[in-house]
Amino acid sequence: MLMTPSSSPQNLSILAELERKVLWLASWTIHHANHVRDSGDGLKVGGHQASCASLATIMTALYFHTLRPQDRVAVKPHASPNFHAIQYLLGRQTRDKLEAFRGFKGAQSYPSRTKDTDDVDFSTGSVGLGVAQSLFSSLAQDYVRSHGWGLARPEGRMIALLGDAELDEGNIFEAMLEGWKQGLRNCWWIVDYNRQSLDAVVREGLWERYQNLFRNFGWDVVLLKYGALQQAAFAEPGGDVLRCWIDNCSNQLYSALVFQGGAAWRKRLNDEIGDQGPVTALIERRSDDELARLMNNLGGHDLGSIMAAFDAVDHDRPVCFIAYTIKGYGLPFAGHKDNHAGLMTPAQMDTFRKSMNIRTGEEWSHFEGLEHSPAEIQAFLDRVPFSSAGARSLQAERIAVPEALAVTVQPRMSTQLGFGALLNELGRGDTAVAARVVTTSPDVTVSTSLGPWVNRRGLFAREALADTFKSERIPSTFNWEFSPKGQHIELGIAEMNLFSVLSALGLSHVINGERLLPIGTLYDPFIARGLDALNYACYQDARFILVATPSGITLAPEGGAHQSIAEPLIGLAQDGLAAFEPAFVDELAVILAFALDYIQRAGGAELYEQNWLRDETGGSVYLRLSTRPIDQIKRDMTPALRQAIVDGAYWLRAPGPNCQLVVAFTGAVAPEAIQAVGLMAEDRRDIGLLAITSADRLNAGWTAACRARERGLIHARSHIERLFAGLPRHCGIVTVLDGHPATLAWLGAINGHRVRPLGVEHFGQTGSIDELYRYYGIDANAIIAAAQVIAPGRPIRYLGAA
Ligand SMILES: Cc1ncc(C[n+]2csc(CCOP(=O)(O)OP(=O)(O)O)c2C)c(N)n1
Ligand SMILES: [Mg+2]
Repeated sequence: MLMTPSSSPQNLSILAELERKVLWLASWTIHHANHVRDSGDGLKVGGHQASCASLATIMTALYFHTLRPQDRVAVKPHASPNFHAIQYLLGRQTRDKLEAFRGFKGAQSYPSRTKDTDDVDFSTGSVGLGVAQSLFSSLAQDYVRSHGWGLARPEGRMIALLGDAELDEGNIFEAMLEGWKQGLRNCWWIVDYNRQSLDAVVREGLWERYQNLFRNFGWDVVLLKYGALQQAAFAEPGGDVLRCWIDNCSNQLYSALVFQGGAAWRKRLNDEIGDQGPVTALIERRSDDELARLMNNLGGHDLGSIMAAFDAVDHDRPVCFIAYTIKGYGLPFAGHKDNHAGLMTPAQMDTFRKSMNIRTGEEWSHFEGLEHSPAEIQAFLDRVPFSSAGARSLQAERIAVPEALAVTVQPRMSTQLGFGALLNELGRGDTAVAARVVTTSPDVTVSTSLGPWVNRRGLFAREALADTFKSERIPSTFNWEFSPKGQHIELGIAEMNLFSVLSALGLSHVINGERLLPIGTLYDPFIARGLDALNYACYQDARFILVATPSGITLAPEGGAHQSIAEPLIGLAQDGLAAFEPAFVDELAVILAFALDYIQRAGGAELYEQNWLRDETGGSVYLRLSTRPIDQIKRDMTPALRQAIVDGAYWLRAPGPNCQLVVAFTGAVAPEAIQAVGLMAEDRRDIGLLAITSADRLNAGWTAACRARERGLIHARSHIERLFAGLPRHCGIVTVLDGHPATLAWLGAINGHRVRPLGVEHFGQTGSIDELYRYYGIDANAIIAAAQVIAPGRPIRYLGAA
């Protein structure tokens, strides 16, 4: 064991006091939220006290002893009050926030990077995701440092505190496999092995399965099973028998005896291993309280053992600590299988308070009830390495992005091909933007058109790996060479990992102080596979560009299983993600330039009057693209058109004053919309053709403008309201996209126009694009048929002709 300053006996006794303080403050915070502060909504939710108690020792050891400012931690969701309590003791959390725990603008129920103010590294809440986040953050750190950035700062360890039941989440294993492939380092996972989940006690022998799994993936595994008291008892005569009994005791029984306490332990142990000899003597030498303390003294509740285990790691290999703990340790419901939502009653809390020597009214006091003097404790806290460097959230300069990105637009091309061409051009240049772009894809690099970019910029690996096909002179379109300078991270197929890695790369500016511009590609339908991880990435404000292609039924012969319908609605609804679906490549060039800048913004939340969006706050971007080659429009990109594309729509054909009909389309169905308008032009007056590049931004701007008007800003007008300003009330609107029709159906709510939304509600059929568009009703004829009904007039003569 390394003798660091804080593991001296004096410091150990201060740490033991701090451990009690953390347990107290976390328990009190939860109690206060439930019993003292009354929100009036009748919601009394526990779900924290037992889990906090389980991790109080480990977190005390970590934060007050082991961690350095450069280390980053994903704290498991229910240990949030421990985290806030520790930050409070370190002077980084306010009493007001603790008093408002779970309340409006109070400390958050689960640690939140964006909503908490006490320096949360990674948000958690949806179990499993924070764990994977720590792994991929380690990879992101390696990426940054391999490129020669941030070397002035020490390398950090990426740590996750996780529950034993959390390991049921499959994404953790997907991440482990990827970590093994990528040569994971500097990553610790500390499993709170309390053998309880939310509902019950977990299966026997799980630790062994975990141990084998982790070792298989190249991790060191450290078991923290017995505390110092137990180890001392094992050395006494008869101790080996006690140890054997502990090892064979079922999780259920151990938990039940923990709950029942000393007398129950005595009875059971005497019944099962009492020998009227050394074992009985070992038991009888201890009072009930001492016996309970001995049996509760598992590795995860022994400060000294935990600190020693952490101190002993002198390498950068990934380490999994399996720490035996007791859920509810030190609290009246310790070990009880129903304790997850358990809350101490006011009477129990009072007893607990007295046992902690805390006077009524002094519950929040930092030093109340501690034996060391406030000056001693404060001096210790002032020396805690973790908080010695001030704020740990970093910042990075913005990289200037040119207003326009170069691309040669072919007369006929798809947006996916356009994306490949744009990145190829970007990769050709020696710009700051190109240097900071990092692409990643779950085994669909080539099929999403990233190949040319990868050929130019190479694949990333900490150690160089040549492309054997190249060295063997076998012709291949793709140069698959890995090096520490490569700019593409090739992932296995798991989409969860794509979003987790985007989340990690997309936080590099705050975690590593170095800006990255991450671009991830995948097939649009598989967004659903990683959706929770995408949501999580957005929740913690990671910044990235997601390129999803191919999409919809437009990938036609590729098959039903790959068709996506709901994704445009995800784009519309997902907070923190601006969704675009361009039809033409020049639009895409504008949007990509905007996106590269937008993901770097971190400005105020003022509404921008042009579109009523909070554009200065920035966010991530989702581009839904297509493999369908379509005729491109030759035109000059004027500033006004550029702005309209970014704002979400422009008139491809402006409606006349007596407009009877508007056709509004998004994405790959542009040719059908254009054709239909051409065929109807003689039978309906002044038809307008609206190209929608972002239903999401149009919708967000409109709802924001509505709210602004409701607050009295009567002149607030969103982009879509300006576009619709001249439309007669009686005209009908036919909307069409290769996605769920509800994406655009809301357009009728703006001014009360009749809308017939066309789109795709069912999927699963292969065929040609023409066949499928006809079958699902998004071809030109379907548009005309809809128009005929919604915009009455003389029969449209070309109905049935398209
Ligand atoms: C994805 C997801 N599913 C379900 C939940 C609800 N949930 C919160 S904690 C938990 C189980 C906790 O067990 P464990 O990880 O062992 O922690 P402990 O209760 O022992 O502290 C569950 C199911 C969640 N937060 N996230
Ligand atoms: Mg558990």
